Amino acid sequence: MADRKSDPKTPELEDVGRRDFLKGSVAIGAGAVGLAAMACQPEDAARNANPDASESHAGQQGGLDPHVPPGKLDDYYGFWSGGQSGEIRILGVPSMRELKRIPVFNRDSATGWGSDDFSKDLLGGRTCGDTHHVHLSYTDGTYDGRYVYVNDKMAARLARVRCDTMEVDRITDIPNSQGTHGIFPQRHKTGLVLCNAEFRTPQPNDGRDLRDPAAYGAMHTAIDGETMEVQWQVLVESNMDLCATDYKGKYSFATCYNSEGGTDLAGMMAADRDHLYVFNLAAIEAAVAEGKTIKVGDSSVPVVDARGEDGPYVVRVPIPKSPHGVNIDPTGRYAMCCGKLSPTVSIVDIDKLDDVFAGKIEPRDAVVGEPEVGLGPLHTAFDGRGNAYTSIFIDSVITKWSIDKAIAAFNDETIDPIIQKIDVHYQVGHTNASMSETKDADGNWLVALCKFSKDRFLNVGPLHAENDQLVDISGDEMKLVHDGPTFSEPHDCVIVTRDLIHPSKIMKRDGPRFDYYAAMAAEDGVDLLVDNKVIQKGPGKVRVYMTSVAPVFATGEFTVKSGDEVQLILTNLDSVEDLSHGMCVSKHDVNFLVNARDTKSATFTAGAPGVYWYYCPWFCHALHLEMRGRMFVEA
Ligand code: RUQ
Ligand code: CUA
Repeated sequence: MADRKSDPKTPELEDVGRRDFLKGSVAIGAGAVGLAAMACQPEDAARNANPDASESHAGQQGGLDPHVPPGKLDDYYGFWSGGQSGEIRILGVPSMRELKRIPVFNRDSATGWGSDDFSKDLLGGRTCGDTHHVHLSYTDGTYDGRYVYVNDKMAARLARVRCDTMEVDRITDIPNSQGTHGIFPQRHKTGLVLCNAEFRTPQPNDGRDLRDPAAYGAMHTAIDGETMEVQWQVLVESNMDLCATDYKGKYSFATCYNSEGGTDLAGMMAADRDHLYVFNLAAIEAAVAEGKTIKVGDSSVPVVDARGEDGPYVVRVPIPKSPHGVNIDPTGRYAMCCGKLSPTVSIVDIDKLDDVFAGKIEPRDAVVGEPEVGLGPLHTAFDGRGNAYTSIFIDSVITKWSIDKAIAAFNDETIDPIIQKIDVHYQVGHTNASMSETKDADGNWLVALCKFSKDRFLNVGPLHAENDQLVDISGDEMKLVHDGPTFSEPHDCVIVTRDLIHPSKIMKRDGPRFDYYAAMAAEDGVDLLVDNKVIQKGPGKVRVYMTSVAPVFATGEFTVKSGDEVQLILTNLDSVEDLSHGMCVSKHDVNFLVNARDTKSATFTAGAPGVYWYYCPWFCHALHLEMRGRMFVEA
């Protein structure tokens, strides 16, 4: 257990207080987990309050160099969920430079997402969201560079981003679900994306069983990753947290932390063991094909009712105690279930699950190891060399452990599978490593997504930055090499070799958004790439088709009546990489981006009579400020 460094001379009392508070709050009701072990030890607090700064120069000591010089590119794309911001972010790894924000469930002033016509339609009137988990589509156990999927916990939605345009093209509402949390795509091909409902609700949730939690249930939902249509749901009795899929397309998994069916904190933590749900996909699909399903509420999606006992569709592998993360190692053999309130990771041998479904062995017999990794284990990443890296929330460490040794230690207590613990700052949630969720895990970089940064950055007021720390895992010892402040609050990330992602540089004019504009243009007999026209669509309705070439809008002025509904459709005819224009209409709450060869539109109500300048908000040319025109609003 290396790296338990401390400097007892400089404890920061405020931080000690915070750690005490966190330990206390998690310890409530933890019961058998061992409260004594959770008591704050002074040197433990000091160790975290004053990390060893000399660790920050791994690049100079034979490890990997995290420094990416000016003009050089990163080796990896990092896809980060933006949490409460409702977005996805792209970071370069190892520089940790933020390269892009992709608005998803949020409204974004810079791009117009959420206020332009297409995205407004897609979002159906919603303006915010809560993204937790980003995963890319797979083929043959590794990323195929086609799509990024992300969930919205707030409104139970799944969105898809195209990797060529890095824009959302589809959003699917998930029926009969609240708190959609864990998601995972299948890994053998771009197949299903599985989505877990974390909140149990009445089924259907139409006013019945309001105060009868015993009647609540939760849905494991399969969405086709190509069509984004909901295929089927499996109804189970308890909540589901994180999600995973195997590498063969046989199983999907969900951790359950509230097998008690409690509706308050004490109720949710009462049992010593909860479980890992294992879903048998072939059996479920056969049931769907044979019509052995029910319908719930207004939804036409077929539902397999698997509440209650283990059966052909679902088995429950007992796991201590309110498990959180479930991660599959790169060989595809083991599912690592983090105990959260138990200091253990339970290793489930996926090869034994056929026997569990066949009734030849008990579900718990599939657990082949249970190493003690620290207090509050949440998620596990892999290096492709047989090691696992588990994020430990309460201890604020990443624990590196040997998978083989952990399995051997299950029957031989003299074996210690723990290789190293490294401090992270502070209270780490997710962790992920380069290509960790693929068969090609390369063991170079690990990111620890810390929920608190406390003293690590300049104080910027009550809301601090999060701290996404970069750790070099290429050598025998983990080395912390970078602190990465992020705006609230990335929940998860995946780190993808750059060769697998091929974004286009000029907008391709295809997909649902262009279908939308093509239909509009056909209706009006307009060629979007040529025409500049003001079309009266009926009383009080005007469409303005406009093109632009830097630094001019082809339409320098147009006239509408006060109170008219105006739809302004702008096509950027420039074909130069990175030459974006946009449309801001003064005092009309209109601001959207139009990339090279793109078309976008927004609809607004013309205000009080007068002159309103519209202008290009993106610096596109030496005469960018002159790129504007007048909207005349008549009484
Ligand atoms: S959860 S900190 Cu939303 Cu991914 Cu584990
Ligand atoms: Cu176009 Cu600025």
